[in-house]
Amino acid sequence: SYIFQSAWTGVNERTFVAVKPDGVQRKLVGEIVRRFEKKGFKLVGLKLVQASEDILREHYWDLRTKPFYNRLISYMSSGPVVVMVWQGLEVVKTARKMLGETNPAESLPGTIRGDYCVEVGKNVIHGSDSVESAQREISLWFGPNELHRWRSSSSQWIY
Ligand code: IDP
Ligand code: MG
Repeated sequence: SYIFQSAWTGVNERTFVAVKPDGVQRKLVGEIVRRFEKKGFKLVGLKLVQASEDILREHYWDLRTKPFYNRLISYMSSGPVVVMVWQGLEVVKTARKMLGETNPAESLPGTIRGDYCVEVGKNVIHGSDSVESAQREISLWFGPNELHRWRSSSSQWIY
């Protein structure tokens, strides 16, 4: 699976995006999907899940020593999340720009966090911070049969 995933570069680069429980409650799923679709990225996986504590602890493993870690895990398990995989050229870096900064107060208007939230503890969306994190997060949240290969009819107008 590592060799398979290491082929996801260039126009096949993938990132993991999650609408957090506050984003789902606040009906931001459609708006967020709309932004990624209109940008020109290709949706290759999407599902609504109530995340287990196990998957969240693994997802946020690198933050386990932070003072807000336990609050973060309970926030992320406070309701269903919409997890998705988007594909396209430089999608990891571009998705992070579309999200804005971790702290919504530092996020510019026009970004998702800049437009739709106020507090770092309720910042509505997650996006992978590197290609390596994306590969790890995609294989944590999705099975191989949940990622779809399909030909987008608009790809020739995007690339
Ligand atoms: P990121 O989501 O922008 O990559 P990370 O530093 O990876 O930011 O932190 C993961 C998540 O943990 C953030 O999106 C936010 O929900 C939460 N978080 C980060 N820093 C704080 C904090 O100082 N207080 C409370 N929650 C935080
Ligand atoms: Mg992060």
